[in-house]
Amino acid sequence: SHIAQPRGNERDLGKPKQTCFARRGAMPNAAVSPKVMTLLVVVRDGMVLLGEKKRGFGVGFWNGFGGKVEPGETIDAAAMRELREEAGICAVDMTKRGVLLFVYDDQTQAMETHVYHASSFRGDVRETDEMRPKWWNIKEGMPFQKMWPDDELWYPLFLANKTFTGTVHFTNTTTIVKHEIREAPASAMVYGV
Ligand code: 8OG
Repeated sequence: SHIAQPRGNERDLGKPKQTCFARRGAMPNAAVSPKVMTLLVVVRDGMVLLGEKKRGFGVGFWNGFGGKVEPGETIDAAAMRELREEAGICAVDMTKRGVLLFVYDDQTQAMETHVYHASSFRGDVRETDEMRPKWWNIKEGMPFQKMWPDDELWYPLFLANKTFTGTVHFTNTTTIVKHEIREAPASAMVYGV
């Protein structure tokens, strides 16, 4: 034939464009995969280490330390990194205790938050740009009024050394509309629950 055959990428030129990008904006939020997040709470000698979030999502709440898992990073490694970046310490005996899915009606993505426990660490706790750290005595009561409202639902399991999974739906970012949190076997503490 006198018609030259296209080579390499030229082969694709005449094909219809794939539709996945064009359609993405029309997908409902529920179809967007959740952001994978970590949350590490250090508990030692009857005290819980929390930080007051100084900026960004959840500003003003007292919380454990954590953030978004980076591409190519394991969830465990992200939990350690975030603790180091936000509190200046390294967890020694970290274990995963919970996986919680947070769903919002006003945020693009849900958050799959992996909750870790540590009772020993290296280094000295220090304040950072992100967090103002403080030890709280469990017996005196956790400061739930100044924490994310779902925290009082799962801290009882967490502090009783149970493992758990659950889902919390929020409206206006911080108001719970429904929730389901339950004790779950340690084997459920995996990605994608
Ligand atoms: O990277 P950034 O600071 O935005 O990460 C948010 C942190 O807050 C991350 O550690 C996950 C955590 N977090 C939520 N929602 C909730 C919540 O409802 N309760 C608690 N305790 N932590 C939360 O994003």
